[in-house]
Amino acid sequence: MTQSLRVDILRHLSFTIGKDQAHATTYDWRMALSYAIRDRVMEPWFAATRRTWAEDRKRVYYLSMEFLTGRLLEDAAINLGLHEEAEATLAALGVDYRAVVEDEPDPALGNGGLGRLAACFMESMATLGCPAYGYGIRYEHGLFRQSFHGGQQVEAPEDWLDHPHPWDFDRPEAQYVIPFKGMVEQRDSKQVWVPEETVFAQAHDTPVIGWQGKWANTLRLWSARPTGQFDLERFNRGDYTAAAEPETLARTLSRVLYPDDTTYQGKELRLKQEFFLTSAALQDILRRFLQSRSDLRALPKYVAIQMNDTHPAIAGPELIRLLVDDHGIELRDAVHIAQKCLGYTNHTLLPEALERWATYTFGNVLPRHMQIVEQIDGLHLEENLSRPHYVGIVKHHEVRMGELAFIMAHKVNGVSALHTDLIRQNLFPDLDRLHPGRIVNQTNGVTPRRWLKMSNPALSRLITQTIGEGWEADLDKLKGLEPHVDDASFRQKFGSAKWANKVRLSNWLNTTTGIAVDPDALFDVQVKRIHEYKRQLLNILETIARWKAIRDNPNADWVPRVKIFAGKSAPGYAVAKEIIHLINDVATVINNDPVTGDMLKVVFPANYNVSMAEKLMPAADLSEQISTAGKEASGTGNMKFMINGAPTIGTLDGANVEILREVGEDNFFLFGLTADEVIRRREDPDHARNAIEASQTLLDVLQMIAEGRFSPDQPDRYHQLVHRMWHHDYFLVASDFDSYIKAQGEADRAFADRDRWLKMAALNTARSGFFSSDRTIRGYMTDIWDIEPAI
Ligand code: 26Q
Repeated sequence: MTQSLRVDILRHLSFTIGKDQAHATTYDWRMALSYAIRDRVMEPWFAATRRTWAEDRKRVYYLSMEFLTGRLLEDAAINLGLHEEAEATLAALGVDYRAVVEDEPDPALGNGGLGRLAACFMESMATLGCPAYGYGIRYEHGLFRQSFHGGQQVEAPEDWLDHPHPWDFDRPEAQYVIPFKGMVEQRDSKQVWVPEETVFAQAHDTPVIGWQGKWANTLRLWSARPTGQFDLERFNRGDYTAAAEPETLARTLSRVLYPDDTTYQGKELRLKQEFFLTSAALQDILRRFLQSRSDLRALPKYVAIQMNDTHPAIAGPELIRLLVDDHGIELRDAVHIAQKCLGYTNHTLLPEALERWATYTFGNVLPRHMQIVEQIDGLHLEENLSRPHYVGIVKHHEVRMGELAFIMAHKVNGVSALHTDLIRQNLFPDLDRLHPGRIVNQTNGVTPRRWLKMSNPALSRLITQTIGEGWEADLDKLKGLEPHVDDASFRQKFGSAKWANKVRLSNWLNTTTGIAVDPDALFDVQVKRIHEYKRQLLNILETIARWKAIRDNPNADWVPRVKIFAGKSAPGYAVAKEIIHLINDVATVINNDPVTGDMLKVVFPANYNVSMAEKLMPAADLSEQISTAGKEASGTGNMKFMINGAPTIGTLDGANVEILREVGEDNFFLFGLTADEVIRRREDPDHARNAIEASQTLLDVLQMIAEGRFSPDQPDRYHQLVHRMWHHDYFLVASDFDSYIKAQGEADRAFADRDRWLKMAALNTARSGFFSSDRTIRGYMTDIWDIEPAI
């Protein structure tokens, strides 16, 4: 067996890469290994496709503007059970497997949670044998690369496609025309869209292999290519820019991922990207369906289309357009067919994140769809005569994508129990009344293959030693660890695994940030996009309070802490960027203070991504999930920490509520206002001032910032930030501050008692089975897609 992998690696090195062993670089070895592993994905990939056709199965189509897959080589090796063999084979050839695996660029085709969820779902669908295609955009540049200059975020373009990407198969035969703009003409009784611009969408396929290689699905990403030839006539007239127009449009369409994850701005290019993805996907879906059947009325029996947030919500009108304009189906029938196929997942309640397009922009880019949207709206009113006047898709000269997605879907789901309740109560109360039962919950999950087996080999080995094999595909089995938690030798081993991970992380942090941290300290980790609602500010204020407390009393029995922050801000989000600056400024002061020394360190490695998360999660002691209650739809980082044995300090928000339910309150550091209390608290216009004046600690902290203790070169740097704390504080940092400080004190005391802490940590892992994305996907399969697993 080892022999054959070795033979294949060397064969690819010679004949695919064109290198001799003696001169092969890490890159060459990575390519050779990738091809050797990739070869072994083909059999299960073809077999899955053949079976789906042969058994005439229903397929899931997961439409998402983002797929944050992370590196693919190691994941494929793990799922094929070739991981150890690959490592040994390379070792025998004198090559460092880790270096090879880490040479792979991290495809960053997503912003954060929503994109990473799509990637976990793809892996779980492959593991469960759910026939599925992921449809997305093959952005030339993924999410920007972050660095810090003087503590401030600087963005640089990301360039994952600069080198050949071995997991990407070009499919030149799968190409569709995507129309834009122009006008709609009435010919006889038919509406005919005469577009002004067109591009081609061309497919690129990546295989997604499930656990133990029993099934594989396809992630199909579209890139844009010009339809028209370069306009020679215009060129010859000297109009060089105009001559290149078709090419320019095509190139910009799939050029870059929008880096905004919470505020939406009605940019025309974004609307075009959304339609580009959606139209290509739907044309592909109909082509595949029509290969084996002719009656499009049967579509819902064979096709389930899931919209990942409203970004592909144009799927409703586009499917109707294709059915009506291209296949002659009556509008009303087309609407009902589309509704039975479509599902909509909502990921946010933040009003500023809900997509709305000016009817002017929408009608200009998609004139035919504007007509269809009006018809959908009219039909919905006709079928729901009790619909209040303020409810509808088109209001105040805007197309509301949330309402469109809701009305066009047979199921709408939230991503945690609390979030789903809030969708019913606050986001779509009227539509919920008109369509009782349409809103369902599917609490998020994460794949245990990547987030435990692959990223935490030390803990994975201990788990297998303790409860045997099989937990990777049945995470509830981790419950079997519970009885062992009372066994001192098990706890000891659990502690050693965590410690080994912390040592590994310390070394890496030292190399990348130059800051030395003590692996015996409590590693307190907050990693996620930077946003006011996620309250990194609350965390850094607590850090300052802790620093002051240690300095005031350096000989007390402090529990050493390392505060780890990571995450990107949207480039245009000034307040988030200011928070990054503050964290880095505070880090500089604290890390150079000989008084506090190893008692407190603050590190903020730049450019957080999936690969960095894989290093951080297994080494965390404490998971920071401290959003203002009612704002975080679910969170998925919180689940990765829990699985890896890090208790949570957190609010009753998103899936934290369910983490608390699973792990029990003795193993969770709960603090803060509830979602209801948050709403009531805001009714007091003086909430911020009252909370600050009631807390000497917070007063001191704000005073230090205002005086320029962390920005001596520019003492007034944070005046605005402090001013906002006193007078605005929409996310209630001040109101939750004392309660947070108290919870942090409890975490210190718990950590100081090593046995108690290890028990808590181990119970977090033992009780994390619910948060496998396999459980989530089973939920979608039964409640939304009506699909049976093929294995
Ligand atoms: C919209 C319009 C224009 C440009 C960009 C966008 C855009 C892009 C990305 C809007 C939102 C996003 C991403 C949202 C997101 O990641 N939401 C997170 O989804 C996770 C998975 O369900 C949840 O766990 C998180 O709570 C939620 O914040």
